[in-house]
Amino acid sequence: MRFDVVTIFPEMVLDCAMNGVTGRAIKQGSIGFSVWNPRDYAVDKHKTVDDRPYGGGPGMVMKYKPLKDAVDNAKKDARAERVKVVYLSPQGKPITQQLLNDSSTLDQLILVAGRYEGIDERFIQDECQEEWSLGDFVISGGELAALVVIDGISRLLPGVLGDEESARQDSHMNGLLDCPHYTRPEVFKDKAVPNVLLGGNHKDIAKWRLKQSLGRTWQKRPDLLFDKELTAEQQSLLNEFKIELKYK
Ligand code: 9WO
Repeated sequence: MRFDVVTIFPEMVLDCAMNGVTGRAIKQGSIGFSVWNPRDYAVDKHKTVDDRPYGGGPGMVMKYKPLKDAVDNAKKDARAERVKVVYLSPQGKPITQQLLNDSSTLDQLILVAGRYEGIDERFIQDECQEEWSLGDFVISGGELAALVVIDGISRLLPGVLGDEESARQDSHMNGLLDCPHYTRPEVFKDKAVPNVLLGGNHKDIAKWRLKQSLGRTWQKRPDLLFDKELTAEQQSLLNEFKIELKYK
């Protein structure tokens, strides 16, 4: 899979993407990655990518043509079959694990990061298949959201995570919140690591971790359980968690 980001801050996106999981994946060729600066396609001598909004109001709006030329060059460079162009904005549909899973089968994902007050609406209508949002808040641009998407999808692609990490990712993607994690020292500020984690019984440890994931999800994000059909074992573990919580 290949990711292309259209942004007037290519260094910001490159510097971040070239670190960690995504950096390793790019270097080993597990994913493709390019950035495209609309300023490189602005034909005037000032490399203008924005202009004043029709109808007045504060700030500037990003112009259609430099954005379109950047997207067209990203498409031409990849010559991919299954391509999607997505605009990152607070007006978009929520970015969820399901959306990342579904998008991981694309050949190319072109992520358009806006700045200023936004981009010409006609570009969104003509060139963007979807709008995606990190949440109901406004930040300074779409780049951070683009990086979240790239990281989240990359982790799902073959060869990106090591076997162990990949297995954990799978378990974590079962729609539950993660279990607690501990490391040395065994006791810190009079708080000890749960005994089960010290015993070395892998079956008991896995059962404890699942119980904690179920319990935490019930406590912090009960909405995630509304649509989830728990197995008999999971329901039993959750009941145990609730009882232990009540009588601790
Ligand atoms: C500015 C603004 C001001 C008042 C009320 C609503 C508003 N929306 C915006 C806005 O969308 N500004 C954008 C800044 C223009 C395009 C890039 N910017 C952006 C993207 N801000 N926040 C995002 C974003 C992207 C993905 N997920 C969450 C937020």
